[in-house]
Amino acid sequence: MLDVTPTPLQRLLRERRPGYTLAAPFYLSPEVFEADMEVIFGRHWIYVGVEPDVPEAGDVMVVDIGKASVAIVRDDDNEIRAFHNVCRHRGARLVHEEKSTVGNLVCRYHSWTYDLTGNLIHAEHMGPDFNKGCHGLKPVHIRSLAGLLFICLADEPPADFDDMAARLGPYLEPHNVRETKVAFQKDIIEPGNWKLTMENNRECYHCGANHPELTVPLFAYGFGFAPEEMDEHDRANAERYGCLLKTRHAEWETEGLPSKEIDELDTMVTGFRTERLPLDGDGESHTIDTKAACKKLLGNLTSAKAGGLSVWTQPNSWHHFLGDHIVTFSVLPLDAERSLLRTKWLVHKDAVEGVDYDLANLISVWEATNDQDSELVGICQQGVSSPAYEPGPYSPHTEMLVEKFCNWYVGRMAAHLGR
Ligand code: 3BY
Ligand code: FES
Ligand code: FE
Repeated sequence: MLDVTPTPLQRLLRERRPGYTLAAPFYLSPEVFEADMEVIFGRHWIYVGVEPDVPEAGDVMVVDIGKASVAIVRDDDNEIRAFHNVCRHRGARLVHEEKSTVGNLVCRYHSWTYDLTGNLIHAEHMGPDFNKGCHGLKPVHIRSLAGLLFICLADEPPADFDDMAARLGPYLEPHNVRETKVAFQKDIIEPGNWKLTMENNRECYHCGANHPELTVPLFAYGFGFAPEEMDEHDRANAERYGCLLKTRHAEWETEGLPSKEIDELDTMVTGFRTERLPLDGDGESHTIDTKAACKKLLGNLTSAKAGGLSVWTQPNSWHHFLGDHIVTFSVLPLDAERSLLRTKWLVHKDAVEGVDYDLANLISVWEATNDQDSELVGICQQGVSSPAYEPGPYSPHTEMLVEKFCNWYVGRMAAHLGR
């Protein structure tokens, strides 16, 4: 007879209570972590970086996703390709630095040499019957969404990437990611499960109490208050915000800046969301003084007052596109209780540090915010590790996107594993 006893993970998925945080094993168990890596990070589109990470032919960037290591290469025809970072001879790791520039990809072990399209072009002493053509590097699916790079480790990636790209592309294009450079990258290891990092990012309930730098440029009333708990002052501000949002959206759209919300966070396999939001008062950017950090504006923007275009993708990214710079974040799980948060600050490729922008000013808001968020993720990891932890309720006014993240996660796990 067919064994239909659910596995422990299937049972957990089945028992998940909507509107509540996940059960403890989702944040703690090495078995769930393995399943996350196989199903979520192994079969979905994962945001890994930007085209300007490999600006010239021969530039290589290595990204590790769990046990997989992927080399992202710009070839001589300027095409960006991705390969498993594994030599086809005896399996040695090929590229060791996160960023490098090469003529060909040469394995240091026995010097097998691959060109930038992944073909094996040199392998000594292999005898007359050896077929180089059968030993090229294994390709990995890679796609660019207006300059943002996504890879998928599965043989058959989710087909709705094109739908996402078609709808998000027009929002991103005015900021022209391809014409930027990475001014700074910072990796931090957050002491928590990757889902806690993502959940923390999907709400601003915690912002007022924890992000003094971030709440300066962000207009707080955009993040939702329960109507019954608002006083006169809050209500006036919320109304002002609602009007401002409508007016600015209309203005931006006539200026050629798509702005209206699209939310497919839990309705597509490649879930995403975007909206262009006004910044506080006269704000131009995510900086301490809310003024543009870089004198050279992005793309063909003529004003720094383009608000902040926020983009979120499932399972592992969020981005803020300002008039003068872009901040882009990817989360790469390390183990059940640690996650790499990689942040890149992008400015116009011709901007000169010290002339057009001051690096410390450019990164100050998000560097501080990331550290604060990392600590919050850490205290959650500690809390969910306690025997006293039980799933707690999300606020229907401020944690809707956290709920959508969990819905998407549970739905995708169940789709692959059954429940
Ligand atoms: O990136 C964001 O927009 C969210 C909301 C504010 C804090 N957080 C990291
Ligand atoms: Fe790469 Fe031998 S393992 S050349
Ligand atoms: Fe935060």
